[in-house]
Amino acid sequence: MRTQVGIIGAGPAGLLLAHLLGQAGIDCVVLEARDRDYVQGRIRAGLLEQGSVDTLTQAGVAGRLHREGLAHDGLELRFEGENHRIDLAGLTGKRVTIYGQQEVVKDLIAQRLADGLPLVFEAGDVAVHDIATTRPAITWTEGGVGRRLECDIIAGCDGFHGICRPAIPESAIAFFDRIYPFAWMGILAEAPPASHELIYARHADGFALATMRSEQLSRMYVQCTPDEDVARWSDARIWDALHTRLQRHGLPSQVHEGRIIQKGVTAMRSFVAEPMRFGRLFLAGDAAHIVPPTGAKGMNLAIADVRILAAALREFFAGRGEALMDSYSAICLERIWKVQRFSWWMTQMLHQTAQGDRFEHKVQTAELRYVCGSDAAGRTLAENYVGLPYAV
Ligand code: RFL
Ligand code: PHB
Repeated sequence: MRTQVGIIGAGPAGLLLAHLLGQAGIDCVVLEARDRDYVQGRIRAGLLEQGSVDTLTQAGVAGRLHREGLAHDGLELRFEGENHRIDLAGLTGKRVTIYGQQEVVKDLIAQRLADGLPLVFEAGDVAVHDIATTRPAITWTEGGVGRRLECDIIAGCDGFHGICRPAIPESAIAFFDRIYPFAWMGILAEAPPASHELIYARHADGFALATMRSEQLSRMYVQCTPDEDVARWSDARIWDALHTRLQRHGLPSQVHEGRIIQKGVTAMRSFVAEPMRFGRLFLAGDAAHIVPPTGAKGMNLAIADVRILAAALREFFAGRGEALMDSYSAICLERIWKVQRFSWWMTQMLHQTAQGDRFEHKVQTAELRYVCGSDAAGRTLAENYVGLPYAV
């Protein structure tokens, strides 16, 4: 088989890239290791920057997003029993939208299949070959049968644990990372959200976040240890932690309990691979970088990478040269490091790193008070949270 772009991974990055290339008349094949149900059922991110919503809208795949997504004009910061609202819309003129990542993925898969374009699920033993040449190839197995796809370009959109990044020679790539001494225990519960906006809480017991998927479905997180055993967190213990950490002085808890339908632990790390290209292999999304979820940036960054990669490949296949392909990595990394900084900053401002570190607690409180009390500091948080402007 031959194609112009072989795309590995059917997460938000791979699927959106395939759609944007398809619209430009560029042939591509998407290869995904898992089955369709697994990919569509994976519960992850939920918050879209305004630019991500605009990108999906311009791409013509946001019909359901506009019907079902929840637009938010602000967020709440809670600490020392106080509540402060950051007026995102007032400070930036932009808003964010709650719409589950798996819904974005469902919409993109449905579109690709409706367009009758190639998307292979359950591709086994995926491997890339000859990436330093102008004729790279991908091999995989399908129902036990070996396949080979000759490409002009390979897009590695296979997430943090994929095979594309490790295929780049060690001497040609550098890694930067930070692993945090905590994690998030996340739940999905059949209960109305605690508030109509997101609540980020810093508490002596640890961080908590109350977010949502709909008016009836809450998504909530509590800080836990990285090696946490989910079995040690009974439903009662989770509700207890949420009531305590989201408590406001003298007010009843706003947390509504309900049946917990999903529970899981998410490790937290910051990671960047540079450059995001080797020869004809381009990395996009989590394959190239990871952010801790405190800034809600992972999926948004994947979308931002893909916008640039799609533009670069459109130029290349239209015969307008490789200039944008050559600057792909540098353009992406400019945004990525700003987003890394923001995600790291939100994380260190809101989590407990050591039990009983009284100095850190005081500094965090001062920082939160500054963010909530200063127009300039509040706007700095807001303009990063709603999403920095795109370079291209
Ligand atoms: P994905 O989604 O991991 O997709 C990669 C795909 O590649 C497949 N794959 C392979 N396919 C073929 N061959 C192989 N060898 C393969 N190896 C892997 C995988 O099965 C998968 O389908 O990466 P992508 O597309 O780059 O998208 C990135 C996002 O998924 C990620 O950044 C976000 O989920 C991060 N994130 C958040 N991002 C936000 O923008 N806003 C949020 O509110 C937000 N909250 C979160 C998050 C991530 C979380 N977890 C679980 C890590 C909250 C959590 C709890
Ligand atoms: C989510 O809705 O899952 C979510 C929202 C904001 C975050 C992280 C996760 O910072």
